[in-house]
Amino acid sequence: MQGAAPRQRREPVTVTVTGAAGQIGYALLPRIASGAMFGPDTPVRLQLLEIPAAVRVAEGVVLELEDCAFPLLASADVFDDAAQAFSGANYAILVGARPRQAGMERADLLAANAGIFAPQGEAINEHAAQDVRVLVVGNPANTNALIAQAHAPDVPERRFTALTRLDHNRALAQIARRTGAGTDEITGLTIWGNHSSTQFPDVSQVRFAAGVQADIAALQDRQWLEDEFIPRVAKRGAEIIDVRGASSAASAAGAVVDHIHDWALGTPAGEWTSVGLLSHGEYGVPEGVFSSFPAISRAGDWQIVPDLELEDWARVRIDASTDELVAERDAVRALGLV
Ligand code: NAX
Repeated sequence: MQGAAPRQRREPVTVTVTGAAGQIGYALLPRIASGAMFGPDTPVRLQLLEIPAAVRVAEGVVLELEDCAFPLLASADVFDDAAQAFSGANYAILVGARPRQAGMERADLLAANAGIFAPQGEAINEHAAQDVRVLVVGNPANTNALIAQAHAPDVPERRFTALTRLDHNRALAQIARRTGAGTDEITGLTIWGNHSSTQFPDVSQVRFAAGVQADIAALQDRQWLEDEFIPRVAKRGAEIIDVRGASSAASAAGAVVDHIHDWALGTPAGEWTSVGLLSHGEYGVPEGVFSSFPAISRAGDWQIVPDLELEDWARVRIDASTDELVAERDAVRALGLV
């Protein structure tokens, strides 16, 4: 008996994921392997990095991936060595990080994470593919991205990004709830600043698809914006922990898929998204910090959307968040890490 003709497939993409045994890893890896990230014609090779104590758990996840029988999963291997894990990586998704523990000062947290992200930046510099693109998820994501990027001098700096797409998606969902529009009918949203409670979700440029029945005026309601929308989005991570008893994982994995999907395949025409990128002073954000900006992706490169107007109260909020990023940068600088 003859089956269907085999599909024409592209060359496999090599994706390195760190922290693969963690809860985001568990939600993320099946989605990458399913084709959600690179589309239905691109096989993936997964290279998973864990600390030695978690290697066996990661191997268990690989057994499950095998049992999903994903046609696009070319291979999945677990490593506890960064040089091997990043070897030939086209995409590096840095999820594994050191969580804040009781009694830990901010400087201790930054130093502990520098001990992870500095050597991983070096390993990416030495061993990844020429076209490597890096997404930092592990917190503090923006400053961890800065540390990794500072240790990878041969990789173009715009190939390093920090995840603020989860904040973007959270804001999109809240706008949809409030206005009655679908999340795919809303454009022009921006998250500015740090992936922290100081971030500024900005609705001033939001547009709705033509003909949509939506309560557009709701977005002019400053009281709702300041008292409900902004705190809800900025503190959503804490709300999830409170209700679920664990931090965001499925939604974080969804945001990682969206971020890399748009980076690899381009943002839709006329739309932008939110990405943590190294600042060169755009929109008055101090140079040398990874801030969230409005960005479009074309041919695999992120570009910051220029010339958006900022209202005065938005400026104040963006400055507050980028001040926090500068303080984080100065703290890692004082430790000699960037
Ligand atoms: P888990 O604690 O479940 O998993 C983390 C995994 O990383 C563990 O398996 C651990 O063994 C591994 N790991 C630690 N050090 C490592 C190293 N040097 N190399 C490789 N692996 C290492 O955390 P999870 O819930 O998966 O969250 C991971 C990170 O994402 C955390 O830092 C978390 O704060 C951060 N988040 C960032 C978000 C963002 O939007 N930027 C949102 C979700 C999430 O909170």
